Amino acid sequence: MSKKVSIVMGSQSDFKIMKLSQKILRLLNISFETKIISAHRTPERMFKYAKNAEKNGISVIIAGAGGSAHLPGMISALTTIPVLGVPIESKKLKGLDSLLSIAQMPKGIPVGTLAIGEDGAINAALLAASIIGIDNPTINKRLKSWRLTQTKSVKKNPK
Ligand code: RP5
Repeated sequence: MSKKVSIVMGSQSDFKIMKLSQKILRLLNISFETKIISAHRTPERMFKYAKNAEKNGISVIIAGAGGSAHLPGMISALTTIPVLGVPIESKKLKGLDSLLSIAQMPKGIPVGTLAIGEDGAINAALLAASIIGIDNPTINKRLKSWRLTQTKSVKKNPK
């Protein structure tokens, strides 16, 4: 079975942000799956998903959640696959709640925390590509080429 990235999110409402992770993975031709899994609304789905992630050929998990955003930490507690957490901008505290919930994991169970919102979703996919690229030269090459395109797109002077 080929290795893939798994993008999960706590709610349908997170998808407008998390689809940006999909976009990057598509650009880099990295296979992925996308699922809605809520730590508090569907705890059994979360448990089953995380316990089976390794045998399902998942190499990196990107987990987006907002508010009391325990999804990335709970998944990380159930698997040793690297979990990258994307704090979703919440309506009440603009995502500061999500950021702190994801970043402040007590020692022992790590979550790699990205920026709030769009930047985080994009960078999570790029970081997943970096991780997979460690032992996948094709993906490593695609990531380097993506970076080069970005560098070339930066103008020397403002208009
Ligand atoms: C979290 O609660 C989700 O990740 C989402 O960001 C937030 C709000 O969910 P909805 O009320 O929009 O379904 O679990």
